[in-house]
Amino acid sequence: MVVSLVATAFWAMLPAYVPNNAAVLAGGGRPIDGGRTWGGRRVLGDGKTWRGTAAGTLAGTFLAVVLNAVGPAVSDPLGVALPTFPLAAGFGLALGAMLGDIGASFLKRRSGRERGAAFPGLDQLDFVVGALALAFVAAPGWFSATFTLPVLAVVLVMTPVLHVVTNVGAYLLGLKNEPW
Ligand code: CTP
Ligand code: K
Ligand code: MG
Repeated sequence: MVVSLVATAFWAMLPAYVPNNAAVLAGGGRPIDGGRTWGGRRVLGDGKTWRGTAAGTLAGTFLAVVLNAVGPAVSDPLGVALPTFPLAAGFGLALGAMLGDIGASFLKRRSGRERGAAFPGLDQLDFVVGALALAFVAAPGWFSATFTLPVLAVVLVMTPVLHVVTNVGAYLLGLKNEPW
């Protein structure tokens, strides 16, 4: 029961977990805000680029397609019916994760935090909220069948833990400037 819940939550969120990491690897180039400021501060900052956003969205969407292909090989030994992703669901999760992260940067800049500054809580959940919201809009039937209340509860507890672990890992590997 618990194994099945955690496996389902993790699998269903993978297309939302990968985009931020892909953006870190691919980021650079033109910032989305084009350098514009609002109220004396950058609208988003140099940490939100077109290339990173596109790479993250593509990576998450592509991963959903791969997960659909390998799902049966993982489901059967685990004894868990893992979710499959309609294209709209994979794309919604991936783009939503990127948009949630971008929204958080907007809020960080408005509250005077420079690029790279930590905003505990927001940093760990911005992309989850964005991913779930856009997946709901893009694939409502799939969303309600997949994200039952227990699965949602596991997602909200598990994601911040995974986020901290992967970001500290990326920092230690020298891929990220800050461990958050
Ligand atoms: N990145 C990107 N485009 C995005 C998100 C991330 O290019 N939409 C890249 C940037 O190189 C960024 C790095 O991934 O610096 C790390 O992402 P993140 O921690 O989200 O950005 P920060 O640089 O910390 O900026 P912010 O304070 O706005 O979060
Ligand atoms: K972030
Ligand atoms: Mg950061």
